[in-house]
Amino acid sequence: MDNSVMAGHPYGVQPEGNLLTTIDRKAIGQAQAGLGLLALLPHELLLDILSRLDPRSLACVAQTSRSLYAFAHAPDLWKAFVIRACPHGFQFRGSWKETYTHNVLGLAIRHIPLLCPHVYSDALYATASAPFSSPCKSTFNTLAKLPALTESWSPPTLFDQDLMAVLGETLRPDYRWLLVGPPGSGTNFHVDPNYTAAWNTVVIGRKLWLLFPPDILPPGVAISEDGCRVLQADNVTAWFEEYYEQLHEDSDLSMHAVETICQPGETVFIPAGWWHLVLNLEVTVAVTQNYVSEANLPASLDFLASGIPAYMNHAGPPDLHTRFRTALQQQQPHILTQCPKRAKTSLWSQWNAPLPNVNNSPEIGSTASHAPQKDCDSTKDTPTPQGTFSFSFAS
Ligand SMILES: O=C(O)CCC(=O)C(=O)O
Repeated sequence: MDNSVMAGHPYGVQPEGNLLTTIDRKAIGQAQAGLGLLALLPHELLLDILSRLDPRSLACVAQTSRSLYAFAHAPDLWKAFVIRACPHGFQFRGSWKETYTHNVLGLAIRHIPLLCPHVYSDALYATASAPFSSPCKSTFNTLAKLPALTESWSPPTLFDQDLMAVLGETLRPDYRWLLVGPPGSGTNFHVDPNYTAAWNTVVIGRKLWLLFPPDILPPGVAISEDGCRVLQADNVTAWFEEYYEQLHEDSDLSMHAVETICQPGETVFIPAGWWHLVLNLEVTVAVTQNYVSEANLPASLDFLASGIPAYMNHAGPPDLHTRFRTALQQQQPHILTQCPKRAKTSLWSQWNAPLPNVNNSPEIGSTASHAPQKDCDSTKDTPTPQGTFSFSFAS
């Protein structure tokens, strides 16, 4: 594996877990003091507040203390300025701050990061432990939709059954994306929403895939006690640093893993319910589509009706189950007639199957009680592509 995609934080910021092993308590106090009263805020909120400043004010905030310097240099803040100021393109200069200075201010000034070793922040660490040169980090569907692209390709013939099409483009949940990301970007472990299967074709670049069957929790992944959230390393590169070697040393575990590198023109099939993680090894462009076919329809309907297992995301309106069933009944009644009443492997049995403990233990096979809970809030984790632009096609 290319180690260049494993770089640490450019400003020396550390993940919060490192606080537990830090002996220099005085330095920690100083870092807290550097934030002043802002130390009371969750770091995500602090970043959100900073994102409302203009570039000049943000640059002033960065002068006030080393801690605020680290926060005011969060790459996403400067990326947003660049994208707003340069709608027609820009030259990336190794960091978003320098890209801004170069492209917007026209100044050829090198940005040399000040080290902030006593700043402990998962929010900062997560956005930048992918290589400093990451051009972007974005979540699914936040960027402009691209209607023109919908005409330019169609699914591989093997995957052309798409039963959710009965809902029509406006009602169905988002289902196809263009993914663009630099080396080191990717998507951490998740199971696709609504018990959909997916295919993913690389157009440019290379993607490393790791897949695990539904009943095997990948190493470094745990389910929160309420069953709603997937707990894991903050980003894909952090997962690789911690667990990739460990996976290969554990033959019991690695025998369950499917690992492959996908190159231009190649397609990966992700069966419904399977855990998967993706690391872009190069600048990568890919298209992907999630679908329900007759093969996963029973399990998908089970999931939509029960919302269990809850860590598997539900996407779409709360009454999707009724809408989907009704539309199928009206447009393709024979499919429902042929569809077994329940999935062969019920999702309930998957839920009750032994899974590793909730404490992020990578041990497979130890039992944990995952009593079904239906009252999880709707803010549970969604798959988080990191450093990857992803565009939803118009619906
Ligand atoms: O290509 C990627 O980065 C990941 C895609 C993926 O996992 C998904 O669409 O569910």
